Amino acid sequence: MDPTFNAATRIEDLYLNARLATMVPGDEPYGAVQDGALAVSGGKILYAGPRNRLPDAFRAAARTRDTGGAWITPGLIDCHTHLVYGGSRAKEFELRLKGATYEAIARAGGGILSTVKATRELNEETLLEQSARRLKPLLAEGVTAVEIKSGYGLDLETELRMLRVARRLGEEYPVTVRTTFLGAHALPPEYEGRSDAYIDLVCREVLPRVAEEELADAVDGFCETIAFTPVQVERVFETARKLGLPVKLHAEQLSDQGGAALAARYSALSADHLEYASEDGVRAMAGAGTSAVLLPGAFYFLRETRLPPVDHLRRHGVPIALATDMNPGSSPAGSLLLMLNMACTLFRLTPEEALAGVTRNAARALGLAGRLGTLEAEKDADFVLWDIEEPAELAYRFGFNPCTGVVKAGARVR
Ligand code: DI6
Ligand code: FE
Repeated sequence: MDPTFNAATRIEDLYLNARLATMVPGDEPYGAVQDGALAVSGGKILYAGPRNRLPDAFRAAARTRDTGGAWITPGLIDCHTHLVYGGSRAKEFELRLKGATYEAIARAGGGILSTVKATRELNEETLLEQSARRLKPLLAEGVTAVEIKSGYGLDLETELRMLRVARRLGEEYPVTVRTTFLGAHALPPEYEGRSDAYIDLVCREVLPRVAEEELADAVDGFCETIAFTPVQVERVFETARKLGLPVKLHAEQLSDQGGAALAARYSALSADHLEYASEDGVRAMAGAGTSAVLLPGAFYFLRETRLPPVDHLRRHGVPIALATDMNPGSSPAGSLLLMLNMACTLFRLTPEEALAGVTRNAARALGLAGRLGTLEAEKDADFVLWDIEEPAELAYRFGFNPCTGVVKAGARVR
């Protein structure tokens, strides 16, 4: 029996007539349980497993809920987004269709910097309202946890404002928000030609203030020829380490900069993108327990051709997570379910790997594996009910939303 249970524990909800995709690794694909029961109390799962093994003490629930044979999965987790920003980059999309490249636009002062300009102009309320519009479609398809990065402010005030907005989204909507400081995302125009001076600002002023106000759960950087060098990223990581914050990295998206190995040297939670990662980089990640976060939306939208090293990741046992990368420039994607399909069609993940990528492995990439990502006793009661015949359907179909119910911390929110 679950050790947290004692005679005084009252089961609030007992879900029956349910098929569970627990996503607990084991013999059954998807950790599936065909005739499942899910007992919930105090916002936590007390039992998730076969109905005929449900402990007697759990049968006397306040409410019994017949799901009508629905499949239940853990709440989905979008572990890499930049969904707080101002403006749009539709014009840039048009330029790219006329032949301009993502890098060329960035070098000409467009790209990320045009979003920086638009974001700096918005006050907190407007930024919150515009960002909420992008969060809501994720919630509608069963996302119960989302990571949100800063990095479109690139000055003290705007970076703090972005992170405050991200925190407020987590207070105002039924979703766990993990915030990430991405001050080293691009070089702001006022520092042109002085990238080391900008990194000084990040390390001496902005990041310490972010940490003091407890606005970030992690620190990220963009290690790329159009962004920051490994040496500069390392300075940011050193600062993060001194402040006790875990790190992650945008690594090897457009070229191999040795970012995966750098992330591993700092025991990063994750290294993200990874199209150009070498096997040595992957090996280093495996040794450090660093997860891979693959972002098929950015791969698709930038029409990349170099595939991430999925076979190396599998062979070395690196957990693979998936995310939308929701951002205005390289992945204006509003659907995490669509990423499941893209990861299978473009990257050749299996549907089971794809679902693990937005549940168990996404939780791990956020450092939340103890709380989220599987249907197991003692985890948060975050789960989704689906109108599907088998779990593979979540990756098989695209442009459909078969979500019929969402439970967040034990409460039905949809
Ligand atoms: N890599 C990305 O794909 C996003 N940021 C990053 O470092 C793109 C951000 C943008 O183009 O606005
Ligand atoms: Fe990103």
